[in-house]
Amino acid sequence: MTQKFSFALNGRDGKARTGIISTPRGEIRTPAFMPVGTAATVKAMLPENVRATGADILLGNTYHLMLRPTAERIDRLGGLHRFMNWDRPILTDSGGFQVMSLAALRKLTEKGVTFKSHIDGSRHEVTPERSMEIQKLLGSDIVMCFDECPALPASEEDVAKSMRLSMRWAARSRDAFGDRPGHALFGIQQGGVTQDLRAESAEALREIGFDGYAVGGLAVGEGQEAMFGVLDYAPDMLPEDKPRYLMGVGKPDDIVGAVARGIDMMDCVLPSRSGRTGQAFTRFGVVNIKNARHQDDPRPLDADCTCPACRNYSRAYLHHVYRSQEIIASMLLTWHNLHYYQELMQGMRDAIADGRFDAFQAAFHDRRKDGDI
Ligand code: PRF
Ligand code: ZN
Repeated sequence: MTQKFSFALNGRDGKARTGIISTPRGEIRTPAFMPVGTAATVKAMLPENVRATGADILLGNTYHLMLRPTAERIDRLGGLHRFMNWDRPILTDSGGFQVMSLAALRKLTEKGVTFKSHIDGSRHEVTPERSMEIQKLLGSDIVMCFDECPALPASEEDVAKSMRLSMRWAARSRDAFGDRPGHALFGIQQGGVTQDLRAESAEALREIGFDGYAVGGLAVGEGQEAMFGVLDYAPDMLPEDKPRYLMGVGKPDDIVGAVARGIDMMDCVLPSRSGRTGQAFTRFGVVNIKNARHQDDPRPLDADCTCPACRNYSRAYLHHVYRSQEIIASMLLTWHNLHYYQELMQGMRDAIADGRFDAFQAAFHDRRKDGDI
């Protein structure tokens, strides 16, 4: 019998929650951080190494994969899991957000969006129906609704118009997705930083009915204070018994603040991208490995970290390979950052289960220093 998609909450502490999402491809412990594997790879990492950092699920992107190598080709090759050698759950984003931020000559209509590829200039159209088809061809376990999101600041009128279009697209996404046991479809709340619009969006999504609910349209230029302002009420508008996913967030302190406000899942390029640009996240803050003050330092990035970069290499070595543009610099720093993010998630899961999340949060902030450490 094929196992269904389900979510069980195992503990709460204030608004913070911990639980398990069960899928036929494995369990996802929440709060969960999803490393980003946009182009069918988490850059600089083997999938088994991503798993070794503690990841239960990866994120993939409709927009990039439809352009290259195409969803049809991935389907012919046995689906995204086999193609990239990751057999655990994959969540795919639906493409709308990436089209609006990456493609050229975008045109938005009621039907969908047409655009020119950022890779070769070819013309494409994505609609809610086509996005559902692509995500099905990829074999995605958690499929995202096709939506649209204005960059902030934007006028309330523009945000309202865009949100209502996304809600009509959410209904079309639901119809096109159909009934696929073992696969989940998540709705995406929009509405910018306006509480009434967030409420209207949540109501529209609940009416349609989804397996999980994302908070979209944040971390698009509004700043942490405004984002936390929305997160103070937005998760409460979504069904309690379904996973809540904050899209594209964020820095370690964003993640802790989001979990404190009732978020269960997150994704961000930050740990992997920063790894390639010489930034390491640690419990004490950010280390900029390119800084010359590391060149004679025999200590690891973080003496208590158990990742390969910290167990086997000095800051001096990491500084050297980074400055020399050696590929191993990206590999080691990405591994460390993903390990750090997953340890942060495990720390939060344990703290929520033990009812000591406030103390966890206080210790998290007390340890951290601003600037390069
Ligand atoms: N919608 C979709 N993907 C996203 C976002 C969104 O609003 C965001 C916003 N931070 C990141 N990725 N579909
Ligand atoms: Zn480390």
